[in-house]
Amino acid sequence: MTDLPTITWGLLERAVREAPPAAHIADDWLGRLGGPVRVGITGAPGVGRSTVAQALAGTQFEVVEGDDAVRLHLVRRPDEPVATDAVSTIVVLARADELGGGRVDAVAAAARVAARHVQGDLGEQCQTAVAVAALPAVGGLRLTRDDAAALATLASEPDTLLSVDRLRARVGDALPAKLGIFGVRVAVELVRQGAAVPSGLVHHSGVQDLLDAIGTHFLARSAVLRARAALLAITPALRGHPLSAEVERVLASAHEPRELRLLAAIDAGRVSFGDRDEEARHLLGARGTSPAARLAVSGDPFRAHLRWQALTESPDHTHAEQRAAAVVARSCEALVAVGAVE
Ligand SMILES: Nc1nc2c(ncn2[C@@H]2O[C@H](COP(=O)(O)OP(=O)(O)OP(=O)(O)O)[C@@H](O)[C@H]2O)c(=O)[nH]1
Ligand SMILES: [Mg+2]
Repeated sequence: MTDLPTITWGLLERAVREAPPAAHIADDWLGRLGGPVRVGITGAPGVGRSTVAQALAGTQFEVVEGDDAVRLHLVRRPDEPVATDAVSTIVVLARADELGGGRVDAVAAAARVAARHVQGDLGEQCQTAVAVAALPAVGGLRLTRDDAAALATLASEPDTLLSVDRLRARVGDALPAKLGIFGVRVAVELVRQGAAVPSGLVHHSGVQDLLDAIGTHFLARSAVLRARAALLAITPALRGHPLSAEVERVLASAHEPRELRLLAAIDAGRVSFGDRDEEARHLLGARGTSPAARLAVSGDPFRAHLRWQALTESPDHTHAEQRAAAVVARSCEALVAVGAVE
């Protein structure tokens, strides 16, 4: 089984040579496949896109506002319809500090809400969902000496933090505007503990969770996700051209996107093979996509294939579980083929 990025490379080169209407787009994507990953940020006006973009600035991937090959789709409520492509989307429950009224545990509570929704309908529409309060993370990197002095004052006056009005009356508008009431409360707690405020805010704001999710779901499989995006991008321009049918066939039959969907389902708890979940994760490429990494738990690909194939017909499993086992069996089949070539 040739992998999707390699097949895509060949199809794009053919499009450049053989299909003039798609040549420009195909050439553009050939250039992008080797460059840094670009993560788009989408969502309704005012949902917090620009602030999330600032919170992610300076990372190993590019961030752009608008749609791209992979995207963060920002929502204010976990039951908002997403209407984007599930494999290439992480849903961000944005401005999560406001959901819990600015309490110190607001973001952690929002993260639990997001995780619960991922187990249900929301999980079918994305790779995962993360709760993020980007404002305090960004603000924490811009604290001035005056802000630090204000935080030190507040650390010795717990009652001041009970209301926004008291807080403003005591230290003015600048600090609450920069961090939000949640951010001020968390920052004061960090000062009391003697911990570093900027990095503490990045952690407590969910921005670190978002970076981890981008690493797991986008960066680790970026070759596959970009290949798929490239094929989707040239499809409209190929209409009526003989290459069109071939691109469609590759998109419909590609195995890697199925692996990504199943991994997301296992992580969210929507699909489980009981004590075999960890083996399934490995075989599906969650711990690295090299044959060695995929086989780290199973050992022999041939036997693994037989075991997972048996699950696809096992009466102890639901139809959904049998279909999921078939995806793992197919990954094993590819590993058997690799072994046969070596
Ligand atoms: N409390 C809180 N406020 C936030 C957060 N993120 C953004 N905001 C505020 O929400 C407002 C909108 O944020 P933006 O980042 O500008 O949102 P946007 O989606 O880029 O908005 P437009 O470009 O105007 O459509 C601003 O007043 C931000 O300060 C957050 O995590 N917490
Ligand atoms: Mg904006």
